[in-house]
Amino acid sequence: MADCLFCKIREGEIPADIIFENDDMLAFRDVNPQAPTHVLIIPKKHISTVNNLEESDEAIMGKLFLTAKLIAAQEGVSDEGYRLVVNCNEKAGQTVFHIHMHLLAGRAMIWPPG
Ligand code: DGP
Repeated sequence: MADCLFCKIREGEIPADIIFENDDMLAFRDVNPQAPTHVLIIPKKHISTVNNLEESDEAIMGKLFLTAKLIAAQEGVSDEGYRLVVNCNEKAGQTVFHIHMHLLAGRAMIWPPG
């Protein structure tokens, strides 16, 4: 997608601190971290929001969670715990319209979230 920030990171057109990559997924550190560990995990396929998911995306979304598990282990936060967040559309706080999962860890998380 031409005007998508995360597609540009995927293509290497915008630099990012990439910590994991395979055929389907890319993970990099959030430029504005909200916790000591704050990683964004994206499917390489451009999908704007959760609302745009199709049945055929089922496997990719499964891989997104499995990648989160792997990154948590890689970051050493599996046992202490971490939060996974996917924002959908403006009211939820989505600012980049390429589906991404936030992996946040390294501090106590409060509930309800802001
Ligand atoms: P969301 O609000 O859920 O759409 O999250 C978008 C996140 O993307 C936000 O936490 C900040 C992060 N972000 C925005 N621009 C960049 C960038 O250029 N590089 C990186 N690494 N992260 C970015």
